[in-house]
Parts: sequence; structure tokens; C-alpha cells
Amino acid sequence: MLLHLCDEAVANCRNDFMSALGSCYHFGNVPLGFTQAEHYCRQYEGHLVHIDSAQEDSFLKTYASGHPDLMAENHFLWIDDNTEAIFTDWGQDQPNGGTEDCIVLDHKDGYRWHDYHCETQMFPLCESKYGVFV
Ligand SMILES: [Ca+2]
Ligand SMILES: [Ca+2]
Repeated sequence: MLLHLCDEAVANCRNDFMSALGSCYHFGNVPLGFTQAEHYCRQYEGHLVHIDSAQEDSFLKTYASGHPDLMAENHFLWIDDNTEAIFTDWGQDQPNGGTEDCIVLDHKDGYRWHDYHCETQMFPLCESKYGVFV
């Protein structure tokens, strides 16, 4: 009897996502407010990016080059697992706004993190972790 085993070691990402560090990443090209940006990412079975580590942060900074400001998750609680941010890379004097609750990777500051009002329209940066997408 022949068994055909699937090789699940390599993540298959959708065409418009790139695979790295066990996740799939997608740079949206339409600026959206936070709620709409998260909804946009969920269309692709993902979320706004959850930056867990310095390694992931530096990878995204490298690939962000040439992109405008990018919307990441809300910095008080990550939406995908309700944990608080442990790794952070705030720009100087950030976060500085009592009502600015969303993380933006600011292109004028080398994509370091700035808190912005969540209504500000930014380009979604999506991450999906789970499963194989076609
Ligand atoms: Ca992540
Ligand atoms: Ca700010």
C-alpha cells in the first residue's frame, strides 16, 4: 500500500502574499482606517500584522522599503490572540497620543512604530499564520 504524505513543512501562501518566518505577509495597496484594514486582511484569512519579535520586525522593515506608511495591529491588545505587545520598536517620543491607539509603521522614520488615530487611513499590512492557502 502506498501512502502519499503531504509535506506541510513549507507554508504555501497566496500569490499576493510572501512566505517568511512561518507566516504569510501581504502589503495592501489601498489606504484604510483600522476597522476596514482589519476587515480587508480577514478577507485573506489573516489579520493586521502582529509583530512578535525583533526578527519579524527587521524582516518587515526590509520589505517595507518603498511602501507608504503601513497599518499594523492595535498596540494595547493584539487582535489575533488578545496578548499584549511584548516586543516593541517605537519611534522617538512614541507612543505619544492618549487617543492614538493604532500602530503605524512610519516610512519617514524607517518604519519604526508610531501610534496614530485609528481612523487615519493607512495601507494594511496583513499576516496570516494558519494553514495553507491557495
Ligand atoms: Ca507575527
Ligand atoms: Ca503618535
